[in-house]
Amino acid sequence: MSTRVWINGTFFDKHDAKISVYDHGLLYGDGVFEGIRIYAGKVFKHAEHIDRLFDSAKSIALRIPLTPAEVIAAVEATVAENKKVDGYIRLIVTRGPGTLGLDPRKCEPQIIVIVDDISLYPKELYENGLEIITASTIRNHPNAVNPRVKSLNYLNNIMAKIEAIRAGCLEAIMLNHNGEVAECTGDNLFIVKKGVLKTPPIDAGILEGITRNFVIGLTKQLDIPFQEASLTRHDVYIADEMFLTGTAAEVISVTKVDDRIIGTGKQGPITRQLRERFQKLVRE
Ligand code: PXG
Repeated sequence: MSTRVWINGTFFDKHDAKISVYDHGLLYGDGVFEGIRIYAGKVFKHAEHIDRLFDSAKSIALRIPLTPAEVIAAVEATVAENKKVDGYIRLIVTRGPGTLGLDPRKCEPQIIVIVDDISLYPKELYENGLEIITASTIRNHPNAVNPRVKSLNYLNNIMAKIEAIRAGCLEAIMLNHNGEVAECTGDNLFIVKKGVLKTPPIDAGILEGITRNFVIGLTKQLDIPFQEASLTRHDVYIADEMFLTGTAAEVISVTKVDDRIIGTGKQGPITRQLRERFQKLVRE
C-alpha cells in the first residue's frame, strides 16, 4: 500500500500529496514542524510534540487553524490509515499559499501529516559511537528566530551538517553566538564528567528536545547526578562520555570529537544505562 498523506483533512497517496508552489513554506521556509516517533503502535510523547508545535507557531505569529486536540486526532488518524506500528511522523504547518512577497497576510496555513518509516543509524554505531566535528556555522542567535522554534528554516543546521559530511562525519556540534556548546544539527548533546551528567541549558540557544527532557527525567529514576551547565569545547574534549539525543537517533554515544577520543573511545556505562532504560520505556 502506498503511504497515505493527510493534507488539511484529506488523505492522498504519497505521489498525489502536493502543495502550492506559492506556499510560503517553500518560498521562505515560513512554517513549523515536528518529527515524532511511533513505538509499538503508540505515538511517543504526543502531547509534548503538539505543545511544542503550537508554541513554535505562536512565536512566529502563525495561526494553526485547528485546536491541539484536532491536530492530535489528525495525527492518530494518519497513523491508523497507514497501519503503522513502528515509524516516524512528520507534522508540518506552513504559512500557506500567498503572494510572491514576504507579506503573510494573504496566506492560508496548510497542515500536513506524513507517516512513514524511520531510517536508523547502523547498530554498530550505538556501541562504537559517532565521530563528530565542531562546525564553524553557529546556531541561530536567540534574538533572531529563537532556536526553540522548530521552524521550517533549517539552513544554519544544514550548513553545519554539510561541514560534517565534508569531514566524513554524520553530525556536527554547533556553538552559540558566545562560543559555547549549543547542540548538534538535529540532536541535543550531553556529556558525563566524573559521574555527573551535563547538558547545555535552554538559554544556550537550543531546541528544547523532547528526547532531551525524557532522558533528564530518567536521571532521577536511575540516581544519576545531573545538571544543566554551560559547556565549552574544552569540556567536551575532556569528557568521560558523551551522547546525543533526538527523536531519530534516540540515545547515541559519541566517541570522537574534532579528532579527540572521548573517554575510552567506546559507549560509556552511563550512556549504556540511559540508552537501555530509554529503549525499554518507549515500548511500555
Ligand atoms: N535539536 C535540533 C536542532 C533538532 O532539530 C533535536 C535537537 C532533538 O529534539 P527531539 O524533540 O527530537 O528530541 C532536533 C530534532 C534529522 C532531523 O534528520 C532532526 C530533527 C528534525 C528533523 C530531522 O536529524 N529535529
